Order: sequence, then C-alpha cells, then structure tokens
Amino acid sequence: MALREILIVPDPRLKQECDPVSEVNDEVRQILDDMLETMYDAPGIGLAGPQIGVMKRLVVLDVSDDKEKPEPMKLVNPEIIWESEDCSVYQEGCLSIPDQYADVERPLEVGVRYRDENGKEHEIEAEGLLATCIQHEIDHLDGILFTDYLSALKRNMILKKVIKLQKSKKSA
Ligand code: K1U
Ligand code: ZN
Repeated sequence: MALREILIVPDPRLKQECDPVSEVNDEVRQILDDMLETMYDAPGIGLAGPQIGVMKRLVVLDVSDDKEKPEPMKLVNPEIIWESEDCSVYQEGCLSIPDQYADVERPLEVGVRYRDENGKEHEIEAEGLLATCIQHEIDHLDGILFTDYLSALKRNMILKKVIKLQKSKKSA
C-alpha cells in the first residue's frame, strides 16, 4: 500500500468526468488499497479516484464512528439508482478544498449500485452521512465539487482562500 498525493483546487483534473472501470483486476485493487490508506491518513471519510489523479470511477469510504470498528467500503463504478424526495442538509468538507466547509442540501436516502473489489455487483440503500458521503464522492467522478452547489460569490471566496492558504503553506 502507498500514500498518494491529494490534488487541491484549482487542479483541472478535479473538474473532469472519469471513465468507467472495464475490469476489476489487481491494478484496480492496488489503487483502491492506496486510496483507503490515503483517506485514513488525511484523515477523511471518503475519497474518489480523481482526487489522487486517477481518472477512473473508483470511490472508497468509511463513515464509521471513531469508537466503532472500521467499516471500509470500496466502490467500483458506483451509480445512484434512486433518490428520496426528502432532503437533508450537512456541513460538507472536501480533502481537495482543505479547511473549508459549507451547508449542502442533498437527498436524504439513495439507492446505489456498484461493484466491489472482486467485481461482484451490489445494490444498497444508504441514508444519513453514508448517503451524503456517497453522493459527494460520485459527484467527484463527474467533476462536481460541493462548492458547485453554492453561489458563485461563495465559491470564488472559498477558492481564493484555498489558493492563499496553499501559498502560505508552501512558503512556510
Ligand atoms: O471526498 C472528500 O473530499 C472527502 C470528504 C468526504 C465528505 C465529508 C463530509 C461530507 C461529505 C463528504 C472528507 O472526508 S472531508 C473530512 C471529514 O469530513 C472528516 C475528517 C475527519 C474526521 C471526520 C470527518
Ligand atoms: Zn471531496
């Protein structure tokens, strides 16, 4: 396993659509392991392929509480197959937009179809934080960031703050 560098906005790869994975092979399994290690190290509760520059439809997540046993999930080609009309608001963050948070409204429950690391197909119902996190990660696969749900004014303010923060980190 290896830690990968997490790309930060405005890296153009974060705004691109990712390709489906045609075969779940050892190379894919290695990338998923690296993604989980990188996510836990960050730390975060999710990570999508493009955040480490892998332009494939791959997602990892673990929304278990600190005190619970870890529940890592590896999702290949995840897709939302239904969503509830009821919505919830969660203050989202993003490892590619460090230290910035904003309220985002999304469907409260979603149905998700994906393949696991052995290529087996699953369909699950997700709600609460798991539903929020899966939607956030699938958005990454389509080049969508949580800031795209905000006004242009808020989005640009966040972008400017991140660029400034990154510059000060580099010169420190
Ligand atoms: O995709 C990402 O950038 C990861 C992101 C996932 C996410 C967070 C909140 C709502 C939706 C999706 C993060 O993990 S940001 C960091 C974070 O939320 C966190 C970090 C440590 C402990 C608990 C949460
Ligand atoms: Zn994110």
